[in-house]
Amino acid sequence: MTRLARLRRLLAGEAEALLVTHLPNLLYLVGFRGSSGALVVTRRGASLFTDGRYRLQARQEVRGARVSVSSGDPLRAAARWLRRQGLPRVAYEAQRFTLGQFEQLRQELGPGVELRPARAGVEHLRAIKDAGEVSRVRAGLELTARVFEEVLPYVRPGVRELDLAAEIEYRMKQHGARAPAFETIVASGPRAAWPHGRASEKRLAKNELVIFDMGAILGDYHSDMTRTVHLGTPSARVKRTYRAVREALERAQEAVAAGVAAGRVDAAARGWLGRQGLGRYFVHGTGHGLGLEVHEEPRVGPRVRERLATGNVITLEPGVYIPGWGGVRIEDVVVVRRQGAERLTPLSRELLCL
Ligand SMILES: [Mn+2]
Repeated sequence: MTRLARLRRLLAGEAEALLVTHLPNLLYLVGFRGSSGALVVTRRGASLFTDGRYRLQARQEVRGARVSVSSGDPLRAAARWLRRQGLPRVAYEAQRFTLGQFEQLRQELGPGVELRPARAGVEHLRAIKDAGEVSRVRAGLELTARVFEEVLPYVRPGVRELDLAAEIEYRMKQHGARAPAFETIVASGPRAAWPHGRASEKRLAKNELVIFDMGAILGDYHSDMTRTVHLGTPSARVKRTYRAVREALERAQEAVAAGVAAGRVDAAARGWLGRQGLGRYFVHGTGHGLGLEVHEEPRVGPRVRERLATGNVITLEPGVYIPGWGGVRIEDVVVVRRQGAERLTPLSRELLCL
């Protein structure tokens, strides 16, 4: 069944049309990579509205939808088309809409059309990856791991975090990535206690932990990987902390299987760190889905009841962040199989001391 057909089945009974405006969803459904577009999916067909800049690109990329090019805002063009169809109920992507867009849509559609927030959207479909999507994520992780290993010789006292991030992102593109999946994180010493410490002018120093969180966009799919290295001979506390985080990741991975509530995977990592006395330093969720976006469904966090399903691709990334001391995070990506997790990140989890 095509993605559009599965979306229609999901929508049945909810509305006669769905207005899709979130760009990664346009890419997923009909292959469009432009930055301006609106897709209307009805029971019988699909129409992509875009502007003149994307006339040629849309003709080449779009599959499964009629393309309509207008001079103005694609959302307005889509709304006018919808109004002419006279459909009673139109669902829209409420999580992605601004209030301004909503007002515009309501005005264009007029009082006769009921606007409904879509209950289960395209994100729901995207959470389950097919074999082709899994292999793209895997290829991105292979590229990311290769870049990490290439850059390791530059990781030494005196080098700036920014220079390491630049080297990483340059090499990603050299190896065929379209772009980094997000701003590369290089956080050293006390800055490693910032879970999202973006690379700064700080220079690396001896006896520091350094967190690298990096990923690339390859074949439209995002990768996401974190490794923590140590400069010099690690203290007992560094070794103990690192081991606790690595074991938390192992426990999370062991908890993964189709049908397991995502919150149980989080609890496996969180419970372990809690028993090591590190619970209060683990300040974020254990993981997230990734694919056409770097953060997508499913979420793997405390008390999440949604169950994992075969084909989910998720990160597992426990970490501890100790103010004034530093931090450790290790992040791998796994695909959920019926029996358990299959790891896609091709890199050792042992502590690297440089
Ligand atoms: Mn991540």
